[in-house]
Amino acid sequence: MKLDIKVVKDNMKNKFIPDIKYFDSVTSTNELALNMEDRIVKEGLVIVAGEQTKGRGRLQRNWHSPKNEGLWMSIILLPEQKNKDKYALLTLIGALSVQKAIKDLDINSTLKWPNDILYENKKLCGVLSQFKSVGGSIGRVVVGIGLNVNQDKFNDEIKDSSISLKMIKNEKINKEKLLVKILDNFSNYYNMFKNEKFNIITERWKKEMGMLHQNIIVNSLDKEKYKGKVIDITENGELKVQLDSGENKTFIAGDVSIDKNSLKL
Ligand code: BT5
Repeated sequence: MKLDIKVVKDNMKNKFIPDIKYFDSVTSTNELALNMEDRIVKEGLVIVAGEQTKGRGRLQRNWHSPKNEGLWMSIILLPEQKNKDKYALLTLIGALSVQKAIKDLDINSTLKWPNDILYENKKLCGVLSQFKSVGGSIGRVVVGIGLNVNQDKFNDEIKDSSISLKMIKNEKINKEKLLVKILDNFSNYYNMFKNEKFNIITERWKKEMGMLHQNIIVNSLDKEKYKGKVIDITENGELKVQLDSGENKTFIAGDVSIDKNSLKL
């Protein structure tokens, strides 16, 4: 069923979100949010779509966003430049906000650094943060969230690695209530960010992350593979790994992916 945006707006309690713009169909909510004219952009503005015809993951990967079956949305932020080195935390905040909302449905999921929510090792949600520069510095941050809600099945390409809330709960999920909770949670976490309580965010992530103290393989963009044990999430949202060689190395989100086969969550 189509998202009833009026119900969502009527139930929003937090003051952080000035407006939610709903579209039946868009290429990508992130693309729309990034291209929106400065004069209509406000911090906390949310774009939600019924479907995305060109939903994007990281590195230009495809994000399947079938009509009315998920929550496909972007939150626009205008964070202070002085916290630029902390912007990776905004992706972590997106995942924490969704995870907390689905906990209320009695679903215990795990976070996979930097941008996934997994349930029994299958992907339930992905977060993609993108930036728009103005005059050489980052002016706008767009946090895109894709959450599988009411799908009964996935196409062959991703069916073994994906799951929806409905498949977990065996019942249809109310998207309006869920969206309100996610945005309330986001507003709370973003407040912590603004108040520079970065360690609360990273500590919470570490608690919910399935990878802490696990042996993993990190694939970097230069095709290099690193093997080691996850030991920390730094204050900047990087993954800190103790490599098998004994040396410690930190990774930033954009550069690496975690080899799925190395994870036993
Ligand atoms: C992500 O990328 O997980 C980020 C996904 C962000 C999507 C949101 S939706 C609203 C906003 N607007 C956008 O255009 N994007 C954001 P990544 O870690 O690169 O994972 C992408 C991979 O996940 C793909 O290559 C597929 O293997 C898999 N995948 C694609 N669609 C999926 C789905 N619906 N559920 C689970 N896995 C999926």
